[in-house]
Amino acid sequence: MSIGWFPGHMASARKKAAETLAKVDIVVEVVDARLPGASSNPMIDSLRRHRQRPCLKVLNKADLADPQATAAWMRALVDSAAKGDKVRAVALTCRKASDVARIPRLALELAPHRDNPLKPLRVMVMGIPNVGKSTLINALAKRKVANVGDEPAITKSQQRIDVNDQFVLFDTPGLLWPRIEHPSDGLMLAASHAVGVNAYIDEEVANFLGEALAGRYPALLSARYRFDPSGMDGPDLIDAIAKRRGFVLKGGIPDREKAAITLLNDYRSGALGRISLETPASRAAMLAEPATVPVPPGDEAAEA
Ligand SMILES: Nc1nc2c(ncn2[C@@H]2O[C@H](COP(=O)(O)OP(=O)(O)OP(=O)(O)O)[C@@H](O)[C@H]2O)c(=O)[nH]1
Ligand SMILES: [Mg+2]
Repeated sequence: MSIGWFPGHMASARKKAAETLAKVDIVVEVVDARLPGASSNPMIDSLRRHRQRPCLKVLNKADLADPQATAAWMRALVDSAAKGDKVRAVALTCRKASDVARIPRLALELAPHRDNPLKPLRVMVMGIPNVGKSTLINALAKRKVANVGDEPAITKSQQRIDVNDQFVLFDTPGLLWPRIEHPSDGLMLAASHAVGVNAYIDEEVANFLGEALAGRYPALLSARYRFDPSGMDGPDLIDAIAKRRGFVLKGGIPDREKAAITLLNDYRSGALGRISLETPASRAAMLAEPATVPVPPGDEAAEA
């Protein structure tokens, strides 16, 4: 199954973002620390490169991610910065004030010419839906200036926030891109609640998630559901959760949908423990395989 979600408000938000980029100094791209590759939007990267804006990549929700995987991602991102790319990275949780307090200094390091009382640092916060952009904006502003919620597309239009004389922020609607080339990216994004619920089927996403977790985090699954998941594929795991939790339909058939939603919610909320869906190594291996949703020649440029 390939998952894509590009509702109308995203097309206009992309246009608006392209205009605003001319007026900002840096982009803070918020990604999900549990899937830093799949949650990095190639469209945002090409928009900001077009304007030659530096980028601070914030691996947010690090409180939910596997610390070892996050450390590996940070090493990989530091290596790519060393190759001259004007991208820096930080892993944090925007629910922690001391983590958020690091951001203004890191942003200023990327735009040192704005360290001037007469010229405020202008930062555009971008990213895919539901990664915590508005939560970060509120934490930086130290007041509630933006709505937040655990659903994609809470923010539907761009907003400018003058934090003080030296710091201006732009909150933007979450952006996906029109064609997600690798089906596993779409599935990771849906599992992590970055995609509208009408664009996927819970059971299919949970089958993918279950198989990934049975392979990488069997101990977390057995601690939560009290059975041994070794050797199970996704559908087996969903059946086992249904059985264990007593989710049955008429005729004794396992209620797979209810079990699927349980698994998705337990992953999303962190109830299963700290989990990362990809590492730099798993991403490199995935990218080495041909995409199964081919991009027609010339289309990439048209979308940039
Ligand atoms: N565990 C955890 N949850 C977070 C963190 N940051 C944000 N959240 C939660 O993630 C959800 C989405 O937050 P928002 O700030 O609305 O996300 P957004 O990127 O602005 O989303 P859109 O406007 O829909 O694109 C909310 O339920 C937040 O409470 C974090 O660091 N850790
Ligand atoms: Mg928002």
